[in-house]
Amino acid sequence: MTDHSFRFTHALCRRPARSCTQGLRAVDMGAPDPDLFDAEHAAYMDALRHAGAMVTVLEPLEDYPDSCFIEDPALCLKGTAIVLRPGAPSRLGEAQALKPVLEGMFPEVRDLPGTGFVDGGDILCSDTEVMVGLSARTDLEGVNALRPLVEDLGYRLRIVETPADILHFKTESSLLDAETILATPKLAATGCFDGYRVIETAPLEHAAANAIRFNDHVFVSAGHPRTVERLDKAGYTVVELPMTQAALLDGGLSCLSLRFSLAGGLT
Ligand code: CIR
Repeated sequence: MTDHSFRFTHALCRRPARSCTQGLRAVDMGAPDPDLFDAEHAAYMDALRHAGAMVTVLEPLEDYPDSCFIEDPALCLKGTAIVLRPGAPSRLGEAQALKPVLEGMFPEVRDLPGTGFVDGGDILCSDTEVMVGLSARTDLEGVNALRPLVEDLGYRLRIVETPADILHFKTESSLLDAETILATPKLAATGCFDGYRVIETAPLEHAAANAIRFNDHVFVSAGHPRTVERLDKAGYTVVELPMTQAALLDGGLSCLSLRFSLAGGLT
């Protein structure tokens, strides 16, 4: 089994803005508390450091209430950063704001060509394939523009469907290792993970599906004991993290960082 899909040296995070209270959400369950969000975000970054990440922390962008969800405006693969085009109008500018940071870190930075849209939250990478879920944020034009860029890096791209009421493909799925996916029963039932081993989240615990495998740890949002039990039993080292404030904005663990390896450290 190879492991470059989950062995990383670095993570890039952006602290939540005070304007996070204006962040997008499908259902309004109340605005996040910026101080609590910042504290949960700090604990998240500490956990990544503990797992071996050199974490680069970017200052908040007040003009972009959702900009702490830094996974969405870029894709980082094999020493290349691809600047995406987020599909929510209020988030479009996040990509260009992030680009100079990526240029300072990566030997190669490319732009998604054309006018289509792709959110990083719709992209799940294994060692060999890049699955991209069509969603309300990611369209076919965007995915077709992404295809040659990831093929140049040696991956095949596979288009999958994100069920209509799920924000992003990775809202309900995560890579656990090169051959294993954690997913909700609903997403797994679409057949998109055929060929992989699938561990399903326990009933009423679908929010556990947005997890992160980072080196030897699997991070899961706290409050999903039966899913954690399944992961324990399967042999993973699970760490639970509070994600109460990100959850109010339909976000989870994976959305809050870009995770990647840079062979020679930062460029
Ligand atoms: C949004 O709707 O764009 C944000 N409130 C949440 C983004 C979560 N990102 C992700 O799932 N990758």
